[in-house]
Amino acid sequence: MSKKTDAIYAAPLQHMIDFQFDERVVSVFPDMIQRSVPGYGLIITNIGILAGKYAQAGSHCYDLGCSLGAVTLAMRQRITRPDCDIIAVDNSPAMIERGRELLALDTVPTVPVTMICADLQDVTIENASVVVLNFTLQFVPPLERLALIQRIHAGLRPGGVLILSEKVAFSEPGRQQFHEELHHDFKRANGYSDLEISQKRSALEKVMIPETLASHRSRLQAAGFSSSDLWFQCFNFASLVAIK
Ligand code: GEK
Repeated sequence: MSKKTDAIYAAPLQHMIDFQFDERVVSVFPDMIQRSVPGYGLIITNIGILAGKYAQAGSHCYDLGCSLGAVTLAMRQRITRPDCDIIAVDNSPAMIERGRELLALDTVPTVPVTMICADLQDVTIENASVVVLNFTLQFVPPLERLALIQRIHAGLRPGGVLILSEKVAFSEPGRQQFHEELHHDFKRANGYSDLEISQKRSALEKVMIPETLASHRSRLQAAGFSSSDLWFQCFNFASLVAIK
């Protein structure tokens, strides 16, 4: 399938409005995320591999903030334990509508998938063995994050995992600048102009709030996870796997 190129922030904008996962974003989303998140494809593939290892028979696997379902499709290919299903949740109606179309084209229908349009805060997490927040927690208001992670921990079976990918911040200004500049170089190398980079950054400023890896890890610990391991990092993009 050919991907439509993201040019949403290519022309100068008079009024900057906060970033939204609307139809315009959905139509270019696969191109946007691949050109913006270093290692996105590798992360998706390896979340499938982690799900293959940690999915337990007769349990639910959750993809929270699923967008078009890339994680769901990768997990679906790798889960071999019997009687598992995947619950994929996103609160953008446009994402879920397109995600359902893509899911219908998937030819590996072994693991049943339910795609739900809902706020992830309203979804019950229960009997879970794998929960994925792939670049989603960063959009949840910071004060609500601990309660969400605690609820995920409570809904996981012993031995279950939370896979948490985030854009991360650095407490030392020099480090912050180093990683941010490399990320912008990555975007430039993928064809984004300086104007696109800066306009997208302004649009995301109030809606996407990155935290340091140390904050994420201490929150995971506070919520009861017995371990958290950094399994991926490229510049200011990282993924942790936390085990209950
Ligand atoms: C991927 N995981 O391709 N409830 C439900 N969904 C939400 C909420 C919420 N409260 N807040 C944001 N979202 C995907 C990529 S994108 C990351 C995830 C990015 C949804 C939002 O609608 C969007 O689809 C997704 O979280 C974040 O692996 O674009 O940087």
